Amino acid sequence: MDRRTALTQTNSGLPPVSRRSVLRGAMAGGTALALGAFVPSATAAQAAPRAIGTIREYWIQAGSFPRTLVSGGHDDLLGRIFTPEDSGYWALGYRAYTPNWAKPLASDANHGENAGIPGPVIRANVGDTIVIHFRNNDTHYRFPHSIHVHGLVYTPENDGAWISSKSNAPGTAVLPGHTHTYTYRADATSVGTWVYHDHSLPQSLGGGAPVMDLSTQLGMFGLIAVDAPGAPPVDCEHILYFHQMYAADVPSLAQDYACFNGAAFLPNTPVFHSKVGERVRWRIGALGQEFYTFHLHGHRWKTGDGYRDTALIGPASTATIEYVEDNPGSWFYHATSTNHLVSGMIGQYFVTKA
Ligand SMILES: [Cu+2]
Repeated sequence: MDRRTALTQTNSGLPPVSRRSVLRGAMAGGTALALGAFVPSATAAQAAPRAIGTIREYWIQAGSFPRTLVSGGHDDLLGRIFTPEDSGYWALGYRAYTPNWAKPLASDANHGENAGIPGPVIRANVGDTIVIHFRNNDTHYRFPHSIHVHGLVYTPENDGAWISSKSNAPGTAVLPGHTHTYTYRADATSVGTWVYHDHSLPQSLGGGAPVMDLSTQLGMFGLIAVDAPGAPPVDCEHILYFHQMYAADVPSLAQDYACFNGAAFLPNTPVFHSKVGERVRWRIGALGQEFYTFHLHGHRWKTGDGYRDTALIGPASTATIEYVEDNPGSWFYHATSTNHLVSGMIGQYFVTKA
């Protein structure tokens, strides 16, 4: 029996486990099966012992869907009003599915909300092989798409990056309705948080010059999380993406927006929750053309260079922040560049007592 078959079989008939215990197991690296998005829900855990070379099989689809960045119509920082038309657009995003892209996976602590922006978290332990079966279901724009990962080990055939002089390279411009399978490996140099994103053709809306990153502006990005062997477990993990949308590139927008996870301004941006005593991890990524600063009120964390309450994140780079929660209350997280802050990059973080 090959490993893939063994994994599939051991996933059936197991009792449900709580969000917390799945996450704990996942972070401890002790229940490798809990992580793979081929698992239809968070019910598969505690199966095989952790083995070298686990195959983590993902079925990921690119899709198009309507989205409103200022979903509540209000900017609570400056008190401005936004109509649905001001921040409405057709978004693109990656979602994780059951095998053969049959149906989208429910949200869980492993891959996140699976609502498209950001895409599902791709998780692995050192030694694992990651297989992503990708399908392009962009029925709105009908753009070609791809997946390009950072941080993992792969051959040029699995790079997913399109260039005009090699426009037929497999996996760099997967047409609507078509599929491609990418294979990667996580080794010791893959430990950490990494981005993945569409790296296919530039595109244009409204007849202007092609925009290199149009599909990623529209939402085609996610994070990869690779845990070190024996990494201590965390109790909760917060997934945050810094990205911007420009009205010059997406003409349905009334202005430029600086976004967290496909949303702009308080109270529309993601709300994160922790409890006092919990070990908390933030995995933060950014795309685009600017450098961002993540700042969390009321908290400090240790880095290789002393304690910090900000983290600088450039295009396609990441920050991984960990601390034990000790400060109950209602807090803000935000970008500290004034322009980013007043363009939407602020959200809330609630800490309850244990
Ligand atoms: Cu502040």
